[in-house]
Amino acid sequence: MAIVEVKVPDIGDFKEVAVIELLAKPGDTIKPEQSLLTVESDKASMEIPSSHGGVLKELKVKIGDNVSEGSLIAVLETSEASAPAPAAAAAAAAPAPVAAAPAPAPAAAPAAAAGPIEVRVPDIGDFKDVAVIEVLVKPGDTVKVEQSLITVESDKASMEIPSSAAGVVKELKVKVGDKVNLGDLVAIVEGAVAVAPAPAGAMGSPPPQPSPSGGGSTAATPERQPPTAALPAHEPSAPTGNLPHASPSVRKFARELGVPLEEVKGSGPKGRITQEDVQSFTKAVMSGAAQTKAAAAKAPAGGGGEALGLIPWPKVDFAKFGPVERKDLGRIKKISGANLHRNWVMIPHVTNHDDADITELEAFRVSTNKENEKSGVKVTMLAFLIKACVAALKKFPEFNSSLDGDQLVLKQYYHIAFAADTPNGLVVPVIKDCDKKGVLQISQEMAELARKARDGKLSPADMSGACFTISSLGGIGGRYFTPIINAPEVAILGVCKSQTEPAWDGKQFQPRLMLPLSLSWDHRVIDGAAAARFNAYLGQILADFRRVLL
Ligand code: CAO
Repeated sequence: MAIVEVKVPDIGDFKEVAVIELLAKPGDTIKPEQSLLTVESDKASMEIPSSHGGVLKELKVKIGDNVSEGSLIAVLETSEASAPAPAAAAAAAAPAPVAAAPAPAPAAAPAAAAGPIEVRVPDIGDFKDVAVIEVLVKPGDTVKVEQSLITVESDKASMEIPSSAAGVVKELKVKVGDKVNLGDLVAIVEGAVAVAPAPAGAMGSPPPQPSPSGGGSTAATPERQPPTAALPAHEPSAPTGNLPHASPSVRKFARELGVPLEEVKGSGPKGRITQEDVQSFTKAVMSGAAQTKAAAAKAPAGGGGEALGLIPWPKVDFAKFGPVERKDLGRIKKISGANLHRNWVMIPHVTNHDDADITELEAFRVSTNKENEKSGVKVTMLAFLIKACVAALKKFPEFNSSLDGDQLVLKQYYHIAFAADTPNGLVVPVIKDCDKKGVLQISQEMAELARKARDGKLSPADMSGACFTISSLGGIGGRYFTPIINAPEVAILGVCKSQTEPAWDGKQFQPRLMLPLSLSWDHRVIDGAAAARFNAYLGQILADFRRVLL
């Protein structure tokens, strides 16, 4: 056993940086290189690792203290097994001078040069392939010298990369998620006034402080800068953009838990988010005391309306008006309810209503069933509708697609779902590859899936992979309705009970069997004209099924 003192290693020219977070407490067992505390300057935060392993006896600093290289930060009791790291390893454990504010890019144009200037990643120490986690400006923005352009982050430190020139950002050469290294091109700044290259050895120089006028304290004098009146107020020292104020380790912790850091309220100095804040947020969400914004957007009726800016769901004591009974919603109702609600709220639905003349088709269906009586397979109108829809999906491929961000995924397979009413609620089984199956096979599979649905025996595979859904209330009644699209599909066909109606044939009224069709479609993907054409084409096929063969 030995007592060792842990001191702040070489952190470049950083002097008097503030301790903003303690990452260990007396009694903790510390591994060599484990972070003990976080320090922060205007432009960067970094974690200070322990040079030794052992049990933490005493912390010699507290939040708010300022430390520099050599400051005593902790006392450890070490064992043989966790002996001090060899000199080389200790050096490696010392944070690279990445956390120091980067010097202006050596590639910058000579001082006071005007015209397009390439702003590159300056010397950021030994750090390689650091990820861009935030882009703080956009093309067209006017930037000052030393104004932060991007934030990069490694395991142990985050830092803002400043502009070496003042002017207008013409082009950004990096995006969030890119990895950058010394000398990589970050942006092109035009009409620029460049800062003179930093003198040799200034790699770890402290961050330039903004002057009271907002200009940098570097070679760019206020005279050289473009007029600042129109500049956006962007204080480089403040937490910028939407990036929550938190240390890299807290960010990593939040990422691991899937906590949206921007929704966590920081309790640390300057509103900094601590590990405890992330833990409290997680606990509150798990206990139901709080909700993430994403969950609130998905909340079922009766909750979450506030997140949409709506007035709260009415709370009524129904027993005041008469006897009531309370019943829990069943599992399927809860699941389908949440899905229906999301789809209704998130998809801009439009529904087109139309009628299809199925006089001949129904006669054919009835005669087919008579002929096939012995086979035990009953053909229903829904099976014909499935085949007709496949033909319409082939003719109008955007109906057989899904939205994926800014892209449309056009499917080349034809799996059709149908809504099935069961004692436990609505389920949506899927008949796969309907383009390759005949009406008899589809009828057979549909009967089997409907039976499984009623018995509660559908497997997840039976209910996945659909391209398009049909909801048939034909066996029940009604005229038209608005079916809700089954995301991520982009359309759904609702069908009601067919009725014999008088239809004018040019000379006289004829009794025709008319099937009401209600097609709901996602207006982000489909236009009204396409929807009307889809319905009309469906009507033509149902009126003369031979068209399916064309
Ligand atoms: N017009 C007139 N009659 C129709 C018809 C239509 N569009 N569709 C079906 N029928 C008739 C059938 O021919 C059958 O008559 P017979 O018994 O005399 O032969 C009767 O109605 C019952 O049909 P069915 O409902 O058993 O068969 P189907 O293939 O039409 O439907 C299924 C199967 C599983 C879709 C259906 O049972 C079902 O669950 N429908 C409800 C779907 C639903 O709830 N949708 C709403 C979703 S949104 O909340």
